[in-house]
Amino acid sequence: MTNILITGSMGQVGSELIDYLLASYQGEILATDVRKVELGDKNERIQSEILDVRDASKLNELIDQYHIDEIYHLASILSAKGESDPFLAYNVNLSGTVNVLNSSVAKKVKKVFFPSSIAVYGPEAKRDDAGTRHDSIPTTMYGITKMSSEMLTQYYHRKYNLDVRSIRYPGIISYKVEPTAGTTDYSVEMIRSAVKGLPYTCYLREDTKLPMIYMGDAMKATLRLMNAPQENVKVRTSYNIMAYSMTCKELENEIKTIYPEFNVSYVPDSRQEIADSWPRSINTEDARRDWGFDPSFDLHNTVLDMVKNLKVLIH
Ligand code: AKB
Repeated sequence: MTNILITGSMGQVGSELIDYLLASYQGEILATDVRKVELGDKNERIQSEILDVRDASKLNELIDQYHIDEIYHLASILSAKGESDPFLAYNVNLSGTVNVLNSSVAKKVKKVFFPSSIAVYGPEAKRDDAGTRHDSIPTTMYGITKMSSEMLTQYYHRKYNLDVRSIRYPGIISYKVEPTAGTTDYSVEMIRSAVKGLPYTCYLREDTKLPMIYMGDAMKATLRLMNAPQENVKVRTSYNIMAYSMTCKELENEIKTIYPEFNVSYVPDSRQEIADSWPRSINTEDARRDWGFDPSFDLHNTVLDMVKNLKVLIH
């Protein structure tokens, strides 16, 4: 049996990952977050605790108390919030990650998952099909902390043989929990507005193109990487994944095949500069070769599934 601790359980990814982990592991799950974790009518195998990842001693206590074998370290300040409070992003993202890595070594945690991001690329990276290895320098605090954390994960693997595995998430589209504080949030906001029958003002230019994935595919990829045999995990910085790349206008047009009257206006704000510093698409060959990354949802199917589920949730 494997007991799992999740940090940042209340976020867009954490709140969905819990269900995927429950379905694929027999052990107990400890859902932690800096806010009180709402478990609703969730399974009896889940417990919750408040945890600020900057607090190393509380993290150590919880690992001991709940006999933790694996950690999914999702707690993070995202790109847009990171630019409005860079010092907070630096502290939570970097100190938090170092704490998780140190505690994992000290407490002999067997495996750690760390989510990185397309934010590790900087403006001089290849715009299309950007490779796993790159020599660009991120320009956002979020990107700087993710890039440094990737280097730390590789360091802890080499120095302490810690089995830490990582994926660079692109923008993730999902319907259960609204993302906040990121740059790719517009994708979810736009679909939600259409389902609510409201117009949408997009904070990015209509030709802004970014790599994306639907939540189910991101979760499948995460579990596939975590369950891959050690020897298959060749990349110890972070694996690129994406399912498709789209402009804001392409998303609008896809939504309009269902809601022809939907109205979107484009009023770029400071998040445009963040989006412009990221690649339009990234190369996923390493993930496909090493552990069989194989997403199923394209843009068309993502929008169809989002609308189907949001109709139930919103109406
Ligand atoms: C963000 O927009 O900050 C995140 C990400 C791409 O890492 N969704």
